[in-house]
Amino acid sequence: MDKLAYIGLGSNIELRKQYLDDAIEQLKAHEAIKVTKISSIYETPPVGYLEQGPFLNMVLELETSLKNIELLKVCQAIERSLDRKRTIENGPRTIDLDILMYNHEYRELEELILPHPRMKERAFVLVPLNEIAPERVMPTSGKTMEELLLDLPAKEKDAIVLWKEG
Ligand code: PH2
Ligand code: MG
Ligand code: MG
Repeated sequence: MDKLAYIGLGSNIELRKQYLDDAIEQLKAHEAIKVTKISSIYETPPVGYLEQGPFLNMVLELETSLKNIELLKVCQAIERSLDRKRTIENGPRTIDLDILMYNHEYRELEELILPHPRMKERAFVLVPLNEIAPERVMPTSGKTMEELLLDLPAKEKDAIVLWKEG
């Protein structure tokens, strides 16, 4: 388990919390993955494609012995097992698992770009990331999560609210 990775989770089809829980359970059950940190869950307005309901978003830290593409395949298999359909780009989904960072790698592969190219613009990623890894440096920008979050407009950060069950 010698690689450290951060995964962003998102769901905006009910039962949203159940999809997040199921995805975390599947990651925990994987023999080559150890989930080491779990952020709070946040409710967030949709970004990009706006004609859809609010998301629940969160971030996980994991240690893994999987290579980057192997981890991607595991994430995609979990998405498929939880009924993920790819219809509208950026549209509603039961579950989305994005590799945000993998060790300190900077890669542009056909299937995977590391770190995630849009993470630094997205408050729904940076708020939970800053909660569990404020000092972590994003390989391409050289900035910590805390610094990246400071760069975002206040109104985008204010839209990310802690979610409570019930
Ligand atoms: N994911 C997207 C597009 N827009 N908006 C929010 N709030 N949360 C997401 O996880 C999200 C999104 C593409 O993956
Ligand atoms: Mg995504
Ligand atoms: Mg995705």
